[in-house]
Amino acid sequence: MSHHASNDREDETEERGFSPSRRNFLKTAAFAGAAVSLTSSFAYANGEIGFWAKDLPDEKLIDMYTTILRIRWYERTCVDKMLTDPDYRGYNHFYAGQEAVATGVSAALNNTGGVMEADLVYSTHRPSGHAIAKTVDVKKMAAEYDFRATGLNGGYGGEMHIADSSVGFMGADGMIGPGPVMATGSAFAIRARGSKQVVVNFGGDGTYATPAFHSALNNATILKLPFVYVVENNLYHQYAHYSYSTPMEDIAEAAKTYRIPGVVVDGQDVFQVYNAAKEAVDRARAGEGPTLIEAKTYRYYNHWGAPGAKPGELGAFGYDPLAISSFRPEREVRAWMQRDPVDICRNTLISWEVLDGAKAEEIEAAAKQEMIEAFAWADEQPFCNPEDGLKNVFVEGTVPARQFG
Ligand SMILES: Cc1ncc(C[n+]2csc(CCOP(=O)(O)OP(=O)(O)O)c2C)c(N)n1
Repeated sequence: MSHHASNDREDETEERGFSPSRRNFLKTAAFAGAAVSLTSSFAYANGEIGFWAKDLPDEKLIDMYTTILRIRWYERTCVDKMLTDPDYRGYNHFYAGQEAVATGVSAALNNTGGVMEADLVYSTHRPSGHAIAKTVDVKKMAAEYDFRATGLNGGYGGEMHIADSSVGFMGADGMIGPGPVMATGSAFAIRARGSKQVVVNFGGDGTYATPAFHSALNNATILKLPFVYVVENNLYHQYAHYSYSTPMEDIAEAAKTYRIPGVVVDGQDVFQVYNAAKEAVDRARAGEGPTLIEAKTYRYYNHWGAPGAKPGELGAFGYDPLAISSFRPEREVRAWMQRDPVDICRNTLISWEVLDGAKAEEIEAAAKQEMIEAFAWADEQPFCNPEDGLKNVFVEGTVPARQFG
């Protein structure tokens, strides 16, 4: 099966300065029907294999599809648990609908070698997708979500504090704001050590108007840090449309102020996300400084929890008097669900002859089963001990004032 074959007008494309791969990227954009603009453009690269999603080996593309589905079924299993199990203690912000963003970005990162070698991801209060794409163990994650002692962080963190530095997942963050500042500090440390790691910070559209957003980009630019800021613009922060806090339609425009590349991508198309992320990550790794990527996306559930959702059904609709779930029109939710990241990825891979329908179903069934088993395992685990809640919070001893040079 080959997805490289093409009999299009290669010569004309090259005349315009695009590599054949670049042309394929444009075709992918057209396929997805996406409105994509570059607010300030990258230098187009190079015939390097794997630079554009379409040139990646089949195995890697299938891995991306699998990751999207693993996130989707983690979410759906968790939603159903929250709706049907009165003993479930998790307090969750669901990521369903946004899976292609975390998947496309992490596919461009190195997730191995531990905290001193892997690329680092700083996540948000909506962390499941970022964690799974970064290869965090889903059983331990499910246990942590329900405050179990064998969870990722001993059951003391819950969803908003999951972390696993061994794969470079530096943690979720319940606070809106500090994440980008910690992430740039971390990028500064990487540069001071002379390591080749890259730091990615995920933030919602709600982070635009915080001082941390601007402080992070300003410092990352001035210091030319290996840093990529990915804004997941899902249109709302909590229950407010982002136009309440942002003067422009494309948050990526903020990049102009900092004289760095700002890119808008269709966040429902994992391959477009990958293309932008790969370019930004390579740029950061080469010492050329930060990039701001804005992925246009949407969440299928409420700000937190699953009011309006029904077990076994994807998405939450309608009005729930017990929660503020009527902040957006039902037809808006349904319209976005027509551009589902799972469907877009599957249809693209089928058109590239990387997958067929039967194989796609097999991958989905396995992802679903894996998550059912992860949550069932979590259910069997002991709870953490509330009395030990402050253990591992404070460090004892002294830290040398100057650690480098
Ligand atoms: C400093 C701070 N202020 C307020 C909150 C409450 N809060 C939680 S999520 C959120 C909005 C986040 O919006 P966005 O960044 O767009 O992410 P989304 O929830 O849409 O994914 C707010 C205000 C918080 N967690 N931290």
